[in-house]
Amino acid sequence: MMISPARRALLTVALAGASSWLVSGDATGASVQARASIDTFRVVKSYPHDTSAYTQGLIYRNGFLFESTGRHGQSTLRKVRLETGEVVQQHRVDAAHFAEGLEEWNGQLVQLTWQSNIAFVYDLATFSMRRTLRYAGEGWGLTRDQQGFILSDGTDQLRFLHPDTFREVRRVRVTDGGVSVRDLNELEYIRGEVYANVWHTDRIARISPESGRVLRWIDLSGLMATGYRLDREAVLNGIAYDAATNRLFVTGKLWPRLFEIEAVPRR
Ligand SMILES: [Ca+2]
Repeated sequence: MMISPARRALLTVALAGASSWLVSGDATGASVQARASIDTFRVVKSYPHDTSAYTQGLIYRNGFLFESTGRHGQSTLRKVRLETGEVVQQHRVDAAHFAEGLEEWNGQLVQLTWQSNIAFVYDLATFSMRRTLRYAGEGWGLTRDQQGFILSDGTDQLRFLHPDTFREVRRVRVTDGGVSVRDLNELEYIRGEVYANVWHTDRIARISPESGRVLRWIDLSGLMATGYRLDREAVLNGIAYDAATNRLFVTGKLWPRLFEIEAVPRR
């Protein structure tokens, strides 16, 4: 059967569409990029988590979890015993602010706010407030590399900030197969990669901080049974890493459990 050039072009477009979950970009193939592989997971251990904690920031330091919880009037900074989920130290954030991402720098904790354009800087040991930092736009997730902070704001952008001033040094757009990955939320810098929760999904993106490309995905579907998600906002959010023992922890907003997990390649 002869296929006219116009018909052939249509078929090419249709085929490109059908396989768009594998590749994307220019249908001529000139700029096609493969999408990142999707890993599944294995639960290593499970721990209790406070079901009133609307988790927006999570790190592991000095043998404890430090957590930032959100919502107006319920926002806190807390130090949590991993094994029991017990809150051993807590600071209540003024109800005017909705707390977000959390990171540590030189013995100080830095806590973002969603729409107040302010980050609070606390002493790690006492939780006494030292100062505030200002930034433009929304605050969602916060992590750090050796040079400074890395901030997400719910878009497809990661901003790299000076550790003392929060001045923006550079930014990258996060893409997978050339397509923007939006709604980047809680972050964790792990062995040269930025791990990011993607809001309202069960996925963590592993991102190259240099190029912004997603290197791999971890699909955590089924980690927390939907029956325990009593609130439509009770989504996967919160990644912490214990570098000393190479343990990766994840939880979600209002989840009753916090998990140590390992990524496992799909067979
Ligand atoms: Ca984190």
